[in-house]
Amino acid sequence: MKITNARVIVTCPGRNFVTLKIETDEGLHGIGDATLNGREKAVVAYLEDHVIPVLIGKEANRIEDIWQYLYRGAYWRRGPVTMSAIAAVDTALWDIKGKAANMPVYELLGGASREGVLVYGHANGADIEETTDAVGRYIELGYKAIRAQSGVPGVKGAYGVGRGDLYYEPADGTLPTETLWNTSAYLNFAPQLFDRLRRDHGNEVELLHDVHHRLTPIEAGRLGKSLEPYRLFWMEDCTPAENQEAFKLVRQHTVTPLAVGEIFNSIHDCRELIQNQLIDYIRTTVVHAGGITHLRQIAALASLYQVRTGSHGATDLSPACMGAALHFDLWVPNFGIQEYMRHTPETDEVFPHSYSFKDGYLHPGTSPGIGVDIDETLAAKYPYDPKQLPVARLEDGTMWNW
Ligand code: CS2
Ligand code: MG
Repeated sequence: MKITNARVIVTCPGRNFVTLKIETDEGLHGIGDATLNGREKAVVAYLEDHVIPVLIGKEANRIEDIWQYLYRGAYWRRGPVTMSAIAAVDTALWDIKGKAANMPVYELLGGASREGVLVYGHANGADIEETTDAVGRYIELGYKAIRAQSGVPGVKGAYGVGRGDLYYEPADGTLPTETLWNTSAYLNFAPQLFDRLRRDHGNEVELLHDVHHRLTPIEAGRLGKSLEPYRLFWMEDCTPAENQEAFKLVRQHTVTPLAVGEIFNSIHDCRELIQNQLIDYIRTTVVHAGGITHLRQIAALASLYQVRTGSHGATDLSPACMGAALHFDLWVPNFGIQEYMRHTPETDEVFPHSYSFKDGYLHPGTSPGIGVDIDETLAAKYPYDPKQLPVARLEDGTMWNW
C-alpha cells in the first residue's frame, strides 16, 4: 500500500487546527494532528516543504521506517515544529494501518489494559467563589478528577482563568497579550484555594493544579509543601524544565506528586527526570512528541521508574490528537490520567469522532484506526485566524515565563 498523496488542512472552527491527511493507492486515508498553538504556519511549512515530498511513493505500512527516516534522516533533529510534523505523519499512518487491519489502534498496540480512560477537566474562576462553583459543576458532569485554577487577588492575568467553562483558549491576540505576575501573592493564595475546595467538595474528588512554569525550584518546593494537606493528584509544570536537575530541589522538599512535559518533544527532554524519579507523571502528547511511535518509547522508559502517563489534552490539541491519545491511553500499561478539555460544537462537527465521555472516563470507540476523521468541505468554511499565546512580565517589567 503506497502513499499517493498527502496534504495539510488548516481550519479554524473556533480555534486553529492543522491536520495532515495521507492517502494511499488502496483508497484508505489517515489523518494526524499537527497543531502547535500560535506557531501553526511553521509546522505547515515544514510539512509542505520538507515532509510531504519525501512521503509520496513510500510504503504506508512501514510506520517505524518512515519515523526513522523523518527523525534520523533529517540532519536537524527534534524541536516542537519538527516533532509535531513527524507526529502528524505517524498518527495518520497508525490510522491507515488500523483501517487496513479493520481494528482500532489500541488493538494494534496490544489491546485494552482498562475499561476506560480516566480524564480530568479544567475548573476555573476569577476568584475562589467562582472556582469552587466550577469544581461543583464538573463533579455534576461526572468528572472524578478536576484541575482547579483561580484568579489571584492583586495579580492581573493569573494563568488558567480561561474563557468559557468547558473549552480553554489562551491564544487571544494577533500580537501576544501582556500579563503581569506576582509570585508572593500567588504563593500566599494557592493553599487558601485548595483548603476551600477540600472543605466544599470533600476528599474523594481528585484535584490537580497547573503552575505553568511560574516558580523557581525552591518556590515550587514551598508551594508543594504548603499544598500537601490538600492531597493533590499532581502539581504541574512547577518550574521550567530545561534544566532537568532543577526538579531535585523541588523533590527534596515535597511529597506532592509532580507532573511535567506538555512542551517536551523528545525522550531526551525527560530522560533524567524519569531516571532520577524526579517526577510522577509525564505529560508528553501524541502531537508534540513525535506521535504514537515515540510516545511508546517514553512510556516504556517511564514504566521502569514507576512514572505514569498524564498526557496534555487542552482544547488546542485537535480531536485527531485526542482520538490517537485515547487509543494509546487505553493500552499503555503505566497509564495515569488524560487531560480532557472539550472542543467547541463547530470543531466536533469538522472532526467527526467515535470517542465518548461517560462518568469521568473517555473511551476511544471501536472504529478502525484512530476513530477520527475530518470533513474537508466543512473545514474550508473556517479560514485560518492568526492568534498568539500571551507573554508574562513581573510587576517591575521583567520578562517572566508565561
Ligand atoms: C495548559 C495548556 O492544559 C494545560 O495544562 O498548560 O493548556 C497550555 O497552556 C496550552 O496548551 C498552550 O497552548
Ligand atoms: Mg499545563
